[in-house]
Amino acid sequence: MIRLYYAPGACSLAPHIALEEAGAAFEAVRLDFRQGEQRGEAYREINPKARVPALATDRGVLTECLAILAWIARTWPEARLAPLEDAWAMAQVHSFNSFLASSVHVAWAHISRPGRYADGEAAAEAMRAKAPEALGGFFDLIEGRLADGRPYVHGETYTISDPYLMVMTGWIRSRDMVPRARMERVLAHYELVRARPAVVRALEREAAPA
Ligand SMILES: N[C@@H](CCC(=O)N[C@@H](CS)C(=O)NCC(=O)O)C(=O)O
Repeated sequence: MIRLYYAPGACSLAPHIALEEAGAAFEAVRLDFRQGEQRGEAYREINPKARVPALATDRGVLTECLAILAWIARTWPEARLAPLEDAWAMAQVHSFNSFLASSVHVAWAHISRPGRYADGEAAAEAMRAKAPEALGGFFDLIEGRLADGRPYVHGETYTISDPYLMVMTGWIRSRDMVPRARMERVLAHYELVRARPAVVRALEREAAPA
């Protein structure tokens, strides 16, 4: 059976939701970041990057959110989580997800994991002070994307970009990092996605006592 390695509230929530949306049979394996379980020897054998998510499949272990999301969409095509038959529309999905992974997530990590980028509290403080500016700019772009009244990132249809965005909006929202008036549509998108039964199921599993 497929195993998803996750930590509650981490970016692994996006593939967790996608597996639920797909109706996949999978085992969710929780890692305790407070105990540093992601850096332990046992997990490093699964994912030497010492990060979540990792998806163990019968063909091996897949890492990186956007690759896992795309794999889920291809593996359960009946769930219609991506426009698989339309090369241009599919490229738009990859483009948006790549932006989340390489720009938004990395800017957020300057706040949540400053030690990845520099040593010392002064450097960490400087990064925490600067990152909201970059994140504000990125969320302005996303807000603009939703401006034509489209409910989902790519229009009328829910795709793998939507839970991925919802997870990152949740991070920004939890710290009031961008003024709410500047991200009204993004926040409406968050609520829309948050209410989906698959999302509720994934969130309940992540919140359940270990
Ligand atoms: N590029 C990776 C990023 C993975 C990543 O940074 N995951 C974080 C959680 S959101 C993590 O495992 N952090 C643990 C650590 O830094 O020790 C992806 O998109 O999957």
